Amino acid sequence: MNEIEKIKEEFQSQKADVRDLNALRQLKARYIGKKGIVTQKVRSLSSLPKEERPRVGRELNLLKSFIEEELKKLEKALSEEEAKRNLLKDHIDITLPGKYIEPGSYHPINQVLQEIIDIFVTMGFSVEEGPEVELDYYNFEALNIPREHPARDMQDTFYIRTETSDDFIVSDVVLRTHTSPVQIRGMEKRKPPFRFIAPGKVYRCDSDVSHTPMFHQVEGLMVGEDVTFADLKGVLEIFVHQLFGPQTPVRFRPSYFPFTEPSAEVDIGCILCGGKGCRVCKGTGWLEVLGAGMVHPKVFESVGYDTERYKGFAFGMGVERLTMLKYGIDDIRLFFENDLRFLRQF
Ligand code: 2U9
Repeated sequence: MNEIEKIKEEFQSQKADVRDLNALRQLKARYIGKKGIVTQKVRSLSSLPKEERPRVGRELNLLKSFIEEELKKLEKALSEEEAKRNLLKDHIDITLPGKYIEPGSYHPINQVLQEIIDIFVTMGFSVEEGPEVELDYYNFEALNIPREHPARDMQDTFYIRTETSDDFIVSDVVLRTHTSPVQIRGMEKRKPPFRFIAPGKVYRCDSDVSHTPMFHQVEGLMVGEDVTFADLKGVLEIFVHQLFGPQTPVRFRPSYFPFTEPSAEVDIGCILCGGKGCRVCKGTGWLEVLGAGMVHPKVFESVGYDTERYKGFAFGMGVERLTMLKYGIDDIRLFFENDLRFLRQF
């Protein structure tokens, strides 16, 4: 066997071991690359005796063409195989079960809060927000809550302390105890007629089965030249019927608030016993759900409104209390434990 046949045979045996395109490139370099076996043989033709050069040259050319042809075929086969492998690697098995994405949900307090907002927005009220850290003036003074009033008691209000050089002193900054300061600020920047609600978080230094240091209120205010107590009754009756159902009995009971005169508390027929009397309504058949009244002239004075010209009504409600009644929940603290077994029920 001559040298050229030996090279061909070696090539074929090495070719049989090639499994991928990388190995193929190496094989190509080894035989027909710049320093390849066949290339070097062609270069060394000149060292052969003159009469042998044409024959050896021809044979080398044939060998080179053969190798090129073989490598081309092999490259095609390997490329196809690799493409097939990639396809298999990326394929999606549509028979596998899908990944379960656990849906989140709104907290029951936020659900009821949104329901309340929607009812008033439908009746033409806009929505106003304000700071939770408030000045004593907006939280108390402007609302006709005098310094000696029990609502200002240190036990009920979170006062913000101010640091002095050697001590802390109680400042005139508080965590708002109701959303009423939002209405004072709202009146300062408006001229009647208007109606808006003020939903949000409020803070009171109080904690038991029906009180938490933070809870949510929605308060509302409507002011104009001829706003009456009858308007107040109409708006709140519609509200109660939307939230608790159109058959729910509603009654207004005289009451007292420093910022309204006259004032009333609004009761609904007990939605748990239907008015027969139970543990929740303490046997009365009625549940207190709202406070309300006509805006006190002193409140209008503090925002510079003409008390002869303008009248207004205001109301307030606690969202946690309404949510507890709506769903028959007997401990307010359940709302803030964030136990998923509780929250998933809503
Ligand atoms: C302005 C004038 C008057 C808002 C009112 C109530 C009655 C009331 C309580 C309900 C349960 C607070 O969350 S609760 O503890 N609220 O009874 N709130 S009238 O009166 C206002 C507000 C703002 C300028």
